[in-house]
Amino acid sequence: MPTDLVLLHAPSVYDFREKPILCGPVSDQIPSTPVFEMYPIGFTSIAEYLERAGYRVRIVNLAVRMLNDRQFNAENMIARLKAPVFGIDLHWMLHCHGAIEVARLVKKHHPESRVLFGGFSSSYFYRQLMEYPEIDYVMRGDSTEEPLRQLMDCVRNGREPGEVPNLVWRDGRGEVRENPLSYVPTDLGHVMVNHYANMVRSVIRDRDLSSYTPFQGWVDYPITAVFTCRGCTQNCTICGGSASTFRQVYNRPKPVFRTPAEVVKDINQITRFSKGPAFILGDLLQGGEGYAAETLRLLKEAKIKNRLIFEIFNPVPKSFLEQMSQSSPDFCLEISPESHDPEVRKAEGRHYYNEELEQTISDALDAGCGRFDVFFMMGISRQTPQSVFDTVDYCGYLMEKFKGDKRLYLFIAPLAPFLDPGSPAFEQPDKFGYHVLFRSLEEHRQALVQPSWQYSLNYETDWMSRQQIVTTSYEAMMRLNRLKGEFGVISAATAQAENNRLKAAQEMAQKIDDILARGDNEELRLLKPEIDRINMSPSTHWEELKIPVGPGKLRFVRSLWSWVTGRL
Ligand code: B12
Ligand code: SF4
Repeated sequence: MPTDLVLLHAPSVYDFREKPILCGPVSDQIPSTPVFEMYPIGFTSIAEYLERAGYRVRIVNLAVRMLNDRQFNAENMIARLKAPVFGIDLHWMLHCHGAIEVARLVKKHHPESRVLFGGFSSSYFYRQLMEYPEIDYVMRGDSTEEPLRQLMDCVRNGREPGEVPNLVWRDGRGEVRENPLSYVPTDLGHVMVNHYANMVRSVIRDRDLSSYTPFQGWVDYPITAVFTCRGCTQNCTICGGSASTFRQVYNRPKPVFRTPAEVVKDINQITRFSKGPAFILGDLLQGGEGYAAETLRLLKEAKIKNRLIFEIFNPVPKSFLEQMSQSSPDFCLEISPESHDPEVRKAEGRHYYNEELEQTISDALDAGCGRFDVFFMMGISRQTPQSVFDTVDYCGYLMEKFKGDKRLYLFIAPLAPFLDPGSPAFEQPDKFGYHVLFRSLEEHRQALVQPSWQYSLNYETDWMSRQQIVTTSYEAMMRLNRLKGEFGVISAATAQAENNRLKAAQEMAQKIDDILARGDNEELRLLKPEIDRINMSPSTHWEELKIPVGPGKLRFVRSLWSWVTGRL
């Protein structure tokens, strides 16, 4: 059966294997490397929905394949693939270089095929995207499964897509047409129904695990994401997924939630093919206390063995943490206070005090929480370098207060490389003290190929220049590692190794600045192997974030059997 739609995920910078670029600690808190090889989970949902409607969809994670194998020729792979439509995600802005280069290659080898873009950043920059001749369609919105099915029907039947909601397209005269962004579902029962099961089937059917792999190293650490909603109740200043961005860019007035039963069904499916942790995205309390309680009740009934990671946006009552513990003994929890300073936190859109935060940490650990991750950020509104160092001191205070409890993990990272387009701070920078340095899509593309991350940052603030953000970030991360070593949260050897890595990166940033001042491109090119070593050396942050998973992490035989019997 021929493929109807190929979904391609590009690396952040297409020719990252050739260009010397010091990426900085931009992906230390996520499973991806600085290539940002993870594709949007929406790919799996689109694939399943279209397959249910009779279309054949193939996912090819070009980024992960380029990363895993230096000899892998992405252009040859693109040339070999055949389909009437090629979809490319420009969801995260930092794929804007890679995604457009991949679009060029698709058009070069398949001039008859249509190139389709989608994802959050595509929805924001859709007009600028349509200025690239290799892009035929942009599908806007946070829910594209059904509009995409309608588009595929048009392509299959040779009809113009004038009625397809959310679609931006070129008509027969080459004029760009913007269909209304009117498909914004208020019920998610029809999507993500069996998306993980469908993925397992597709991997087996296409005999191509390497192209479906979500990120490098996933087979060894098969963490999965479970969605609770589309949209968000919060309005964090720097977030391109905040309530106001959803209203303005994706036309969603308020979040829509999956039912608790759907969420738990998803987790149950995951347990059939993976023993890895499942990350339940979005604070359950967003859906109200009843929603959270019902989800936890169903989880308790389901007796899930995989470790579950919950997110909370604000401090929560002890009773809620006890409920979590009953549903998932040894549960993991995440919170992002961003700063130790409640004024900085408030400017970021989070309104609570340290006493409340500490009470929640204490209650969670008492309730049996297996690990509690606390995330702080650098480069935000009202934050000076000194304020960042005070946050690190506060981490020391927390480690002391909780007596170096090894279940408490503290992290700090810069807001990088981009302030999210569409976020309140990007749209009203003066109000929040930001200076947005790049506004257009093309400026962002050029920013990504700068030799050092200082020049990729698309913002600075009234309180920190780009250079200060870079130097403060390295310094603060090193201080935090030293503290963790002192409190025994990580071993002294690990702390030292990580600081050697950060020190090397800091020195490299300086070296690149000097070379740029001299304008010697050849010298820069010669540094490429060393820069790559720094970029790709595993960050202790991510190693620390990993939750131990026993042997037999992926259950291929069981998955295959479930597929044959149709029970996955
Ligand atoms: C969950 C999440 C994650 C998960 C991602 C899991 C995954 N594989 O998708 C994790 C934690 C790993 C993550 C990481 C990052 N994230 Co994030 N994330 C979110 C979050 C909270 C929810 C996203 C969501 O609900 N998706 C719902 C799923 C079902 O749909 P979807 O994947 O978006 O796909 C649908 C549409 O977007 C669209 N679509 C997507 N791609 C395509 C492609 C085509 C061709 C088409 C037609 C349609 C289409 O159709 C899909 C189906 O309807 C949002 C904030 C928010 N409130 O939305 C931020 C958000 C998307 N993330 C963001 C950022 C910046 C990042 C990071 C870059 C942060 C960093 N520096 O580390 C990384 C990038 C990771 C990578 N690629 O390697 C920004 C993006 C802003 C921007 N415009 O660039 C957001 C908006 C907010 C934020 N700051 O966190 N993230
Ligand atoms: S950062 Fe804030 S606004 Fe954005 S998704 Fe998280 S809670 Fe929602």
